[in-house]
Amino acid sequence: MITYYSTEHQRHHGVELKDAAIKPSFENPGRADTILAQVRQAALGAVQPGQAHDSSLYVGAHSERYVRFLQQAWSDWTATGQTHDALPLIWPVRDLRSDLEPATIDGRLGFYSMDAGSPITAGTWAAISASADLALTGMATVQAGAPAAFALCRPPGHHAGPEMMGGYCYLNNAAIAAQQARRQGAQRVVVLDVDFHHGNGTQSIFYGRDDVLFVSLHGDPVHCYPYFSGHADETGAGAGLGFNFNLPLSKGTAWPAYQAALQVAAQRVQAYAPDVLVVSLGVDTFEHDPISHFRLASADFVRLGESLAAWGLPTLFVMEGGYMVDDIGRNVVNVLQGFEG
Ligand code: SP5
Ligand code: ZN
Repeated sequence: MITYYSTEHQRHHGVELKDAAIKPSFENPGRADTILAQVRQAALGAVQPGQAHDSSLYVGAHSERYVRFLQQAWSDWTATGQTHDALPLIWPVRDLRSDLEPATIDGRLGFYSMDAGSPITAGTWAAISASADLALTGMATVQAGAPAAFALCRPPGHHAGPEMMGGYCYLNNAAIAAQQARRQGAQRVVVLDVDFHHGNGTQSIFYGRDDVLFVSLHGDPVHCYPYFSGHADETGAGAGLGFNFNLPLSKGTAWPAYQAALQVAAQRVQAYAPDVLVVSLGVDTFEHDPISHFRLASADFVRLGESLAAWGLPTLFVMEGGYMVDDIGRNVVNVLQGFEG
């Protein structure tokens, strides 16, 4: 299977609030580099750079003004005299106005985010646009007839909504690829999200649509980030009613229960009969992940890949989360090799 990778991801190395201090983010450049090293060591296949795409192709999954915000945020921020990374500090929750876009960057950071997990840095736009371009390049490869491709995206994307960054995500790479598949002639697209965290952004982007089915296995939001999204009763709206399928699972879920949920997902996907599958591939379901709460072992990721192969669909794998840096390369390659059989 071909892997698409860009060194541009290294230009984004952010911070997050942890233990009452600003510290380097769990989502760091070493993640992509260790995955790349394992892809090479396992001789999975060719590693190629992505093709640059116009940012207008990110619109559809996202609004035009949000894409513009991301593109300009660092220069807007530094224009106010600040030199450190930009983090939002206020959000338009419940009783505040969320219908008016603030003019200044301090307000705009909150307006366009859900948490303080996605800092804007000098290299953020370069990294996130390159990451989205890998997903677009991978989708083109799959639509040209390849059985599968792997977009080694970093930063990840599945928490990013139509007008929202958060959870280490900015541009929703998987959703951008799914949208592009539709533009290029696919009638029905499935996005299957196996990251530990609910892909609230992807859900939100396609919630009112029946042409993209979103299916997600994740930690129950009663206990797990992102807390405010991912319940089983979120089934879609309007034309999209019945085309959003959440399978929240308990903390501590191991392979037997995970596999059972995957079979339920498989039935829903089979009934939908999609033309193409996008897998939001997070490996933070790993038993030793530092921020997550499932118990998949490394060998289980092979079984996950085998299970997905049985679906028999052209498949684009898009990298999402996974924070046990020493092991994520092996776990990702296990999925991809399991898929290839
Ligand atoms: C793409 C993705 O996987 N995003 C995940 C974002 C999770 N952000 C919240 C992390 C909360 C971490 N709590 C740390 C506890 C460590 N002891
Ligand atoms: Zn995650």
